[in-house]
Amino acid sequence: MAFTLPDLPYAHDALAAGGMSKETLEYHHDKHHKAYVDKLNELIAGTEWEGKSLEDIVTGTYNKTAVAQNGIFNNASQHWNHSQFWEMMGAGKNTIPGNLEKALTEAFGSVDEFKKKFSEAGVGQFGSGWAWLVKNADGSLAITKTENGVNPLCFGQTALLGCDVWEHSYYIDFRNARPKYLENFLNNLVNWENVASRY
Ligand code: MN3
Repeated sequence: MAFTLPDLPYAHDALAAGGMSKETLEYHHDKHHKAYVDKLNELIAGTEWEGKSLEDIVTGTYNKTAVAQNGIFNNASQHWNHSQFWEMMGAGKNTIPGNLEKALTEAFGSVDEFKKKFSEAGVGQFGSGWAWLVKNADGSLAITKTENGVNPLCFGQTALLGCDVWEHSYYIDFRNARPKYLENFLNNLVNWENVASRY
């Protein structure tokens, strides 16, 4: 069974008031994400990975020693990453549920300090990649950054929040201003109910 592009969980213009335009989502979801899905299906056809779950493909093809990851990993991980990313955003879901706010405060000192460190991770990722809030196997929270399509599944972590810092995610709305994109993402775009449900 081939992988398919999931629909956005909202209309293409639903995040515009929060700072992510309809045009960005048309390109990012309809073209970029679709290309990862199509390429993944093409690459796994007739291989041992055909019919495997997306998570199994990501963890099974991740090569800890390779500088450049292989094509199946890159496209599988990016399909997974974007499928999470769309769900992690939403209009009018900007209130952090109490249990998550408490956990963020305990782990990072305050919600503001969490946002500061998360933004620093995203800004500090040289080139393309992702910033993450993850839950480690021992239950502790951490902020990480990963290059290209590498994601928390590769390290046995649970992804609570991820922000795509590839230029295609922000160039239409914020041009080269990645720090502003991250600040806006944290304050206006995150669906905190979704993040809390992963915690
Ligand atoms: Mn992207």
